[in-house]
Amino acid sequence: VAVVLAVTLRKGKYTFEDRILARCEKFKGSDCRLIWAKFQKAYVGRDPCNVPMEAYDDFIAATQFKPECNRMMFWSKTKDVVHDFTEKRDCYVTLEDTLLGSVADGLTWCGRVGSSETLTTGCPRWTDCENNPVRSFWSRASAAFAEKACGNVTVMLNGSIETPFSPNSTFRSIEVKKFDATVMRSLNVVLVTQTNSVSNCTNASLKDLQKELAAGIRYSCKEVSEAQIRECSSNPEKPCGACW
Ligand code: ZNA
Repeated sequence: VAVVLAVTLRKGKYTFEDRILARCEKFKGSDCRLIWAKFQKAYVGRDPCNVPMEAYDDFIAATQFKPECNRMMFWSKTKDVVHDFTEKRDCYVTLEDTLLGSVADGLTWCGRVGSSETLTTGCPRWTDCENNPVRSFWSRASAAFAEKACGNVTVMLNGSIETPFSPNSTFRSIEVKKFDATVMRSLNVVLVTQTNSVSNCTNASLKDLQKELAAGIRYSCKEVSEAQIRECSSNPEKPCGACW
């Protein structure tokens, strides 16, 4: 403990483990030591381009995630506006607001063959190789979050791009495939528009989205300006249901 503290103080920053534990401890009643052990086990000592999403199965099992039906929010290409909204208003819950996603959001990590350490520099970038520890983590965590999606579910897609339901996105390649019609009632698209927006709810990729949804899940789409969402973020007195 003394050595770890000395190193931490000397470097003037926290280790990767400290950061994961601190984020985990915000969720009361979590066994953060166990969660850290399972998280590490996925990539430590492994080639950082050979960590499949299944490597995180034990971590996922340890985080025992309870869904908040009717408040779950997915997103694709809208990270900033979505998280600005969920940080300021208690209306929706994204993966990054749960224990599962919050421990790793914004971080980079990997292991190395023959080492028991976690590295935070020199790790593969997102597209360098598919089975990298960070990308596989998000694939696995996204699958777990989507599998539990229940009631009326919302997704914020980006109306400023030609293909808001993007083929290579996690939302399309993993999450939509995991939606379960026995527990999920509807998928409600909020298409975030700007003054120069190129897409609307008639977009071809959104037709594909309707086709790819499991039978029995209802679909809706609404164009909402980013300004209106930001306005709702900054006005806590406005009821969640009145945001769009
Ligand atoms: N919090 C995250 O970093 C993250 C979260 C990463 C990947 C997936 N998720 C889940 S899936 C999230 O909770 C959403 O519900 C879903 C969004 O994933 P998406 O549909 O793939 O959306 P996106 O905007 O294309 O990518 C999401 C995030 O992944 C980005 O903000 C980046 O952090 C990362 N990413 C994706 N593509 C790249 C990338 N980073 C670097 N290079 C890329 N080419």
